Amino acid sequence: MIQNDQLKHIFAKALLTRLFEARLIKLTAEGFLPPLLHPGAGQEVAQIAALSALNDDDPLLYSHRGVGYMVARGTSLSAMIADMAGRAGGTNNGKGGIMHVVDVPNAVYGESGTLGGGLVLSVGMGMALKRRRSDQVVIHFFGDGASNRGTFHEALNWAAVQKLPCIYVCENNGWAVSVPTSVSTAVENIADRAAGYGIPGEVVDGADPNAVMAAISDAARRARAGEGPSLIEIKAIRLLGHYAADPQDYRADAATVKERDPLVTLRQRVIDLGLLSEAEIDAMTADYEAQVEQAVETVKAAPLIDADQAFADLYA
Ligand SMILES: Cc1ncc(C[n+]2csc(CCOP(=O)(O)OP(=O)(O)O)c2C)c(N)n1
Repeated sequence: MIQNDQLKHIFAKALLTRLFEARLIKLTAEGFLPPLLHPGAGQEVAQIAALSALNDDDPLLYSHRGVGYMVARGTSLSAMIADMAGRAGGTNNGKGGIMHVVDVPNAVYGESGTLGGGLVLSVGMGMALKRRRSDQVVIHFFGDGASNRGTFHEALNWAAVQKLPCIYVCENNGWAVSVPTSVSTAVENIADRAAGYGIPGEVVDGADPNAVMAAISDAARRARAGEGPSLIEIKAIRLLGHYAADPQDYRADAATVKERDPLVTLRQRVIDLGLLSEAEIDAMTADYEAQVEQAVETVKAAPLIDADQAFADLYA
């Protein structure tokens, strides 16, 4: 059962994520940032709940959808903006933008250069952890579209055979850019594919932090006990477009989907449970907005990345 302080923590981080991302989208509209952000609005509650079930040093790989993972891990807001803006002070020296935040002190290892490519990287990390007899588990978030890549099959098969300490989390938001899952995927649930690899698969509601935390906790316990990987499918809601400037012409549910916003549901829940009052949430909102604004000012005052950086950190 989820503790009240955990629920409050998940709400607080999700609220900060939503406000931060909304500001990033505005900075995009203002032309300060390129429109390369893939908003995670609607998915942050589940992302943060999932990470709340793990230790902060458990390696995290994510796909491109949103900033909730990094906010959950405490990556600096100004570093993330700097990554997007190509300014000094970012995590990847302007070389990866917001999609490739790599914050090693917070165990954030970003994603690969191609969609689904990270799945084989997380298997490699799992192999390293197993060889070191580490107690850590790798958590890897990706979308339903990525689960149709060959790398998904290779990764899950090998992780299963080797009983690697990996948790595969598919955030199924029903879309891959403008392609609905119904026309790209034959199975009802991505988690049903777990049976094909001989590993546990579970479907959870992305609006229910209890269910998400419970599923990830179970998967982590199995992984740490040497019982191998799990596939958890989060039924998610993509509230916004594929990327920050997506006009969403293809989408009939763009207006109605807002009624299912998990952050609104969670807000009401923390109020009903007496964990936070409306006034306290207003004060938190003002505080977070001030933190975000401070981060924006820091990045605006920072110099653009030096071109010499293009050749730093090259190993081949
Ligand atoms: C190998 C490869 N193919 C295509 C793309 C372009 N691309 C980027 S995101 C995306 C859709 C991803 O959909 P999904 O995995 O469901 O994640 P979501 O965007 O819904 O979070 C595509 C096709 C890519 N980056 N790499």
